[in-house]
Amino acid sequence: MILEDRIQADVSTWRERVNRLTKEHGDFVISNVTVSQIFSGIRGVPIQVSDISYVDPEKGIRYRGYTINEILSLLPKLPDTNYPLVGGVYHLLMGNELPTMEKALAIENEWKNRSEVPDYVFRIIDSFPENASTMAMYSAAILSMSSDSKFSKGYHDSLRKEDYWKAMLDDSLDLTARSPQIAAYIYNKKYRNNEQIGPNKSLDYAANFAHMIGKGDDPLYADLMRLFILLHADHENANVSAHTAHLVGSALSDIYLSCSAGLNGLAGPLHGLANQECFNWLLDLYNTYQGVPTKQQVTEYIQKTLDEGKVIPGYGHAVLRCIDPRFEAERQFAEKYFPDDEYFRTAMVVFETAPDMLKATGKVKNPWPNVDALNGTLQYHFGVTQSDYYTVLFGLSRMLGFTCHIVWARALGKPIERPKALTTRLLESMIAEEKKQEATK
Ligand code: HAX
Repeated sequence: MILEDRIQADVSTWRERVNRLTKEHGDFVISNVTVSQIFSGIRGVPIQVSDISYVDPEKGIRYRGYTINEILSLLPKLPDTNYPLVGGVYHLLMGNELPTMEKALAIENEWKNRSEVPDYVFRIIDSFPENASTMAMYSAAILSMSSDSKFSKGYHDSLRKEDYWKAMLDDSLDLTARSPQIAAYIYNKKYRNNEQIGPNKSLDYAANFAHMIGKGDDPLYADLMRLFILLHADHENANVSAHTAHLVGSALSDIYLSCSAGLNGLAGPLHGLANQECFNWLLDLYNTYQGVPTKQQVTEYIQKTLDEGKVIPGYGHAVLRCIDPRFEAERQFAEKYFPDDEYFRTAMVVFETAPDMLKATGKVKNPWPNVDALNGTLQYHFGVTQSDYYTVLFGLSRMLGFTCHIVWARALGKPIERPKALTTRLLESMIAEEKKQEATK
């Protein structure tokens, strides 16, 4: 299998590099953690090393060292399409190599061969109450496939530790192959009167998803999904969802248990749910002024949101200190294909207004838009108007990143994660002790 061969070719070199770092530089101090870092969500504390992707605060995400613009231009594209094959993205992230068209297609084919979803998964989705959130359904559906895990079976048989990653990779390909149909099933169940559309194996990963949610007639929507999946595939391994998936995987939980846990983190409003909140906020802004608002009206509306103690969704970031290049890529897509879309124009007036207002608060560290500022607007344009589904689209994409980090963690033999928790009293006495020692100097 192409990805197994690719990883196998590199894995001993990576293991040597990691072993050398721990053996020769194990005592090297990377950072001293402050009390305020602990109380502010372990902010900025390096907690692990992963080479799949890295968020450069000033330039945005890099996949295996490549910027979003480089990836968009270098990865193979099918004829008559404008955005790369998802199979190529996975090859780059998992295999650490820019793929040829042949290799990208080999992964697309691998997915087609593994795409059959067991019937019990659909029954689990069907058993949810009508008001269930789409993310709860999606996460449960992924979780339910744990019983199919080849890693779990191998672990309880006689799989050797150095081969764990091979079984994890096998499971990862199954999971990522099945996931689009599961996501589509949820969409059709909730929003298309349960009119299900089966997969079309002549289509690539993104176009097949578009087809399964009833958007097969519009080739531009397939291109949007190629772009969307590419942009959301990974964002470093320390954000809430990726880190959760990694943490659970570190206990040698299988890929389904780990990715379901990651999705639950993604479902939070400060993380993946922001894309739906952002669009709802934008829609409300548009409806309040019954059309594309002026800059003055947007200023009033943002002020009202801030006065209510709420955040401006789609703006700010825990790590980025620049305009998110993923926002830029989405902006370019909309400007090219539907510059006059009224929701897009509304989003652009917000873009002209929000950063200065956020800077003026004096506390927002990054006043610039993140990817969520436009996600919903693009989907809405193509008739995917159900904002409570947008986080599922994010999850479908992010599963690529989750699985890459987990496979490589097993390939490099990363141990179970177990940081340390202190008590308030312990912390107070550590500080008091330090002060006492300083006074006696
Ligand atoms: N609007 C208003 N206030 C904001 C803000 C925004 N967009 N972004 C940050 N702030 C506020 C924070 O609430 C915080 O205020 P308090 O000190 O009163 O609590 C202050 O500015 C400092 O925050 P920060 O250090 O700049 O930002 P954080 O790292 O704490 O938080 C967030 C990063 C992304 C959670 C934050 O910017 C936010 O809530 N943004 C809006 C929601 C959003 O767009 N989330 C999606 C982020 C991308 C992502 O992960 N997608 O999955």
